[in-house]
Amino acid sequence: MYGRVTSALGNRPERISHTELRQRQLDFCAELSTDSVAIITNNPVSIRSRDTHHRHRFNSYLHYLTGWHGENGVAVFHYAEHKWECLLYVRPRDIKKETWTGRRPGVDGALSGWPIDAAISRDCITENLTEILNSATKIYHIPGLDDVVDTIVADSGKDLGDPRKTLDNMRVIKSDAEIALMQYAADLAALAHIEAMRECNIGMGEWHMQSIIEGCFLYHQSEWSYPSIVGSGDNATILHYNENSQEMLDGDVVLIDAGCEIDGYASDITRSFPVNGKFTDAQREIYALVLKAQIAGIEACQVGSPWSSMHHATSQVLAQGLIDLGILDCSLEDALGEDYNGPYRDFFMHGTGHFLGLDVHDVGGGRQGDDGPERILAPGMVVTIEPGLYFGAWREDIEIDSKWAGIGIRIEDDVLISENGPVVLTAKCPKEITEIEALVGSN
Ligand SMILES: [Mn+2]
Repeated sequence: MYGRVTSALGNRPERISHTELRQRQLDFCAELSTDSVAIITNNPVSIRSRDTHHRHRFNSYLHYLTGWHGENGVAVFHYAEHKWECLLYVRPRDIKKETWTGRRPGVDGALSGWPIDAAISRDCITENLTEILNSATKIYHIPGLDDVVDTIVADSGKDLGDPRKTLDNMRVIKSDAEIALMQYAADLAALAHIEAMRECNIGMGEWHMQSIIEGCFLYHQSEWSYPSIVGSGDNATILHYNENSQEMLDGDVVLIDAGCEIDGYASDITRSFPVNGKFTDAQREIYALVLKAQIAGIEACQVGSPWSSMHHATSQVLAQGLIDLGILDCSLEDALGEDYNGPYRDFFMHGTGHFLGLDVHDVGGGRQGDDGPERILAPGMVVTIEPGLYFGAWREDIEIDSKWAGIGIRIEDDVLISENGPVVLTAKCPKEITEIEALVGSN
């Protein structure tokens, strides 16, 4: 069914090696004083209905440092006998429970299968971790994920620190192995979008597009990295629409924002295309403008440029275009407004992009810390560039010519910052008007 995608994909890259994970542990611990302890907990399991749970997704920090991908693991870094040690608390083996809920590596399996120095049963965590914390002066911990660990840390009465300050700066720069995984995730999502475009026809449901794309992810042992957005017609103008429950009509543009995950690393792609395979003149004008802005945003992804340069580049193109189309009647300066918050924001109300990595909206942000200096683009960073224009017919706060009403267009690619200029990881997914019109409904 997805044979065309499989043959275009090539070999799936290996998971991050134990050698690389060990180096991350060393780099992280090098930033800690030896009288401190760092604790990295897992994400909690959340209830979907009564005794049924949402599929668990590991905590990205825990996975980044240990490669752990099951439930319940807690990593602890402490300095003992002249070196840093990585302990992992895991659920012990239990044949009766495993019969119901699945195999567990257990203490021995964790120690042999993951790059850690010791594994301890989670049943002993209160007693064992309390003793480790007794000899520390400072504890680095992210609260709110694991009630048991939060209590142990609070009871210790020690000074607290946030391990994310160090880890986020590490995670912002991707290694070659991480980039290989992200390239594969980008390829898979790009090919899945192409399949949806090929199958698209008037009268199909938004959910059909979703099922083609997510089916393609699952078929290739991947899964969505965020809930897929498939919005046709006016739904395309709602940024986080994901009901995906409307039939797609002749004359609609459908906006699909969907990406997948490989060993935890995300891709994130948006494409917007006409359901009937041919843009109307008004849709084409808006599409061409968003595409021009997106290409300007990608060009701004240069080593040494400040974070805001990408948003400034897309904003300038969009604001000028809105003036040229007669949607805004003012100077470019007035359209952009102070701090890029002018009237063009009525139609482009979100940011130009975000970091991408183990989290789809990855850590690091545009600033270093909450109020630190603006981040400067550096080789190995991966960002999304995703300008859009939205003219919701349902919006009472804007006045526009009826020919624009109901058009929502966003184009999003994943871009690696490199010394040789921007590398578009999602380049396999077409975005030129002629390519898209040729592809839609071609199956
Ligand atoms: Mn995005």
